[in-house]
Amino acid sequence: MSPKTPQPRPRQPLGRTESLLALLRGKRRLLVLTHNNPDPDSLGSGMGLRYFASVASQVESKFALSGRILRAENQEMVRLLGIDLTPLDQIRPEDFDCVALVDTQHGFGHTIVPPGLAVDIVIDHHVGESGQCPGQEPFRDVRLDVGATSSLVATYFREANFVPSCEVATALAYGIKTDTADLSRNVSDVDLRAYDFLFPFVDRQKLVQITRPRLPAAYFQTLKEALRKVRRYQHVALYSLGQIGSVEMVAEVADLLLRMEGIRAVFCGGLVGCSYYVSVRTELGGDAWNLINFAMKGEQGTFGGHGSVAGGSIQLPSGDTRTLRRLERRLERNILKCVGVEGVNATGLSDPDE
Ligand SMILES: [Mn+2]
Repeated sequence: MSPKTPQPRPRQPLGRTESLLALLRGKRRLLVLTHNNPDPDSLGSGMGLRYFASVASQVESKFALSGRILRAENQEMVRLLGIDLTPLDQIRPEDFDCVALVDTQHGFGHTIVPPGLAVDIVIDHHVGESGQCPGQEPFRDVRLDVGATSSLVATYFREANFVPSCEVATALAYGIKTDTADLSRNVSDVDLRAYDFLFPFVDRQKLVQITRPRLPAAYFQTLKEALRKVRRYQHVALYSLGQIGSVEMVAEVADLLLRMEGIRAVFCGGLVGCSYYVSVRTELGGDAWNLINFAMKGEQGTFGGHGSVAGGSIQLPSGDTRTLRRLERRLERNILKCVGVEGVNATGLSDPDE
């Protein structure tokens, strides 16, 4: 009897991490892009991907910034962890042979991909805007059930047996913390395993420092102004800050107000130049994305969000008071309708309870 010849094993399709490693092999210059005004998850995943590419194949890379780093926490994260960002308008597309998008996708409203650049890598956890076709990028890891893009990047490290630097681990961990509200919301097994993997490498001192940065006096001035303008409609809080200097205040006050007893949804806005920024926070069970979608119906603007958090911006033809007031009225009408408190009388924070 002839000896049994071993049957060739059926080829397993490459796992995600192996596919990413295979794609990076042979690449020399990687450009990492993310959405405008990057948040900690996009900063963490972008920094993480750069480091991953350099460990995997000595790929050199740049991380492009469009918009600004808002919020004192995010600025502290960039400073303390040495996140190296290049303004998008200084990027020359011809310098790169590989392009990655993290925490967003091609065609999303708040994302700029310079013309002439083909995207090779997409790593994200957001739902596409309606009517959008899924991209055909060579590497595409979009997992809607995962709380943070940073968790996906941390998973590549774990599966490739790569050790992240202490700065990279801290950035990824902070990205996961912010997108999952300290592992309490939108959190999946992938996020928990990623966080466990990262934690031994995290600089806990720096992590704490990032979450509690010092704040300029102007911050407290705007906060005072914001609290004066809040109106309550039963379980809904609404405010419009008018013309403001720092856009991040819109989101920060929204986070703060959602903690008020009895408040289940917060809508707020503020004008910077001719752009009106909107933040939505909700515990109503519905998705914040649906609420902002309804509120911004008919406006010229872009928005994004998931779970309990959403944000967007509306371009106005001018920043004058009349245009602003009219927008505020339109938004308020939509908002009160979509949360079912039409016709309810507004109260201020200092008004006595009925
Ligand atoms: Mn994210």
